Amino acid sequence: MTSRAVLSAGSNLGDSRARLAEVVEALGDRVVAVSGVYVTAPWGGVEQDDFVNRTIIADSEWSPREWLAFCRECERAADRVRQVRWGPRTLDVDVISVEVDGAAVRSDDPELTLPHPRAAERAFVLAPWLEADPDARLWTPGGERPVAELLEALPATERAGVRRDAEQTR
Ligand code: PH2
Ligand code: MG
Ligand code: MG
Repeated sequence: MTSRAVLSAGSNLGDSRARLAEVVEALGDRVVAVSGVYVTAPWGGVEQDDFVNRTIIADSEWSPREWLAFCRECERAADRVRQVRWGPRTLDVDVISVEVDGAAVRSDDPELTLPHPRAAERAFVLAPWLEADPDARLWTPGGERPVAELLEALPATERAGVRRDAEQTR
């Protein structure tokens, strides 16, 4: 069984770039592709500092629940404190999608809805994902769509809030 996950990591508190690099490091050999670092305007209406975001694609034999456990462990290691919804955080790692043996997992589980129900609205997820995998596709209520098309369909203001940073790849 091969399980491929798309993970979105974000941070806007403390040494954000280091926190994101630690997620990549923790995945080690499982990493298939990783985007550069994006500086992104906060999404969700809470007034706060800009985030840095990266999207990571990785392979393992983990179930979707085990991917979620990995993400939570990364957040715990970063001393993440759960406060305001969509508010500032040292590290957030979200499971965007999982493919098991090449088939996209779809789940209504409230603990881990797959694919991530808001991914298609978030340029800070789609833009780095597209960099990591130019052929990426995402299942939406309207069917399976190329991520490039979903990104293109977002308001220009959303896309303008997402900027590729330095030449950092690891
Ligand atoms: N994460 C949030 C809320 N808003 N905005 C950006 N730009 N990037 C994030 O990672 C982010 C956010 C809560 O998970
Ligand atoms: Mg999260
Ligand atoms: Mg999140």
